[in-house]
Amino acid sequence: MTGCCAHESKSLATVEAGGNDQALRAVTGEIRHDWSKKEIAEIYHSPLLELVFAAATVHRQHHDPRSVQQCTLLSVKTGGCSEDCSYCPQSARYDTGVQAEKLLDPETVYMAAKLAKESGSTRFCMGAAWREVKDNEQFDSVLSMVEKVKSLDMEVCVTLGMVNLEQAKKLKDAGVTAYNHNLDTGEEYYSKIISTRDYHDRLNTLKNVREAGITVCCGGIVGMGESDSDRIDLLHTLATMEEHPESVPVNALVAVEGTPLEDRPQVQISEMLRMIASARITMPRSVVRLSAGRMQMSMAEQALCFMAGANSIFAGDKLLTTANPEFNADKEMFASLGLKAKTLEQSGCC
Ligand code: SAM
Ligand code: DTB
Ligand code: SF4
Repeated sequence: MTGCCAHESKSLATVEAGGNDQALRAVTGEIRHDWSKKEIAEIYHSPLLELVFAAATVHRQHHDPRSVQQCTLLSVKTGGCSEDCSYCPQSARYDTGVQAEKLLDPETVYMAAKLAKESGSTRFCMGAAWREVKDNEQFDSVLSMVEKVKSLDMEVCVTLGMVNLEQAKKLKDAGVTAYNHNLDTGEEYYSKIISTRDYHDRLNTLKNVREAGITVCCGGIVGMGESDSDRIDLLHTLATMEEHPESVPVNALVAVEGTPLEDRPQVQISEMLRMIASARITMPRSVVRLSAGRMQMSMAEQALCFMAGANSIFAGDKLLTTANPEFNADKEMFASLGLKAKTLEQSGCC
């Protein structure tokens, strides 16, 4: 068999595997925590537009489909991170042009959050390029950032690396709504992406966050060379948690020059749609956030992501260190698609 025919037969096999919408007929939109990997795999591999339709139906059972939450991200401590996450421009191990900076001061952060609120964001997410939180004055400073942002009556999210239970409780007391801590991919593939910590470390922080009464924001990245089966593993871990993460970010890899993943090809929109729609179906109440990677997506592609159940975005022209669509471009997109920014009253979190 020539290389060409081998490719053809592989595509046919994929079409056959995806030619069955049986699994979607069993989708009811009820909240379940007992999904099997097989069930999730069948949903994930369903014919794409049927999958999007099923996810859109579940979305309408639990959410206002016109309402999309805008969140603003701010890197409060950029670069110089000791970890070796292969996708991350902030690791000190890679030459990406991202300089290590000092922790921002709480007043600067407060002003940024105020601006974010004025432009329609209801959640302010502060990120630090840390492996873990240490009990020092930098953590005290983060706690005072949280208090200040909370005084604006916004949802406050932080992503600071690993935390123990005591630290999580302090964050909760300061006013943190959500803690972002991504599992990034399935357990088996994790060690191919990161060697400086393991999956269990990640799960342990998520447990501490839950125990402290903070809501969980946990998702992953598509496009790091992982297989469909690794994506299904990630979905399975999330969807079988005792409580589903209240928010599930789905990032398309931003392949940053200097990182080990710099040459990864751009993610196909069909891959993002399968991930978003499967997350929507298996975790019906969660907010599914279309996160990194929107710079490479057309408005029509993003519209399909909203149709598949995404109901949150990061707003503003910067994520942590990489570019994101301009605020006005998103405003036009919302107007064209008939979407509206979710209000604080609708989010019901603060
Ligand atoms: N240091 C903390 C941690 O690792 O949890 C918080 C910051 S870290 C940058 C937050 C998340 O951003 C990562 O877990 C990863 O999912 C996402 N991320 C980082 N670089 C990315 C990239 N190049 N493309 C897509 N997502 C990325
Ligand atoms: C998440 O899942 N994606 C955001 C947020 N949570 C912290 C971060 C995306 C970072 C993209 C690369 C960068 O801008 O440095
Ligand atoms: Fe550090 Fe987080 Fe980047 Fe990993 S993802 S290198 S822990 S900032």
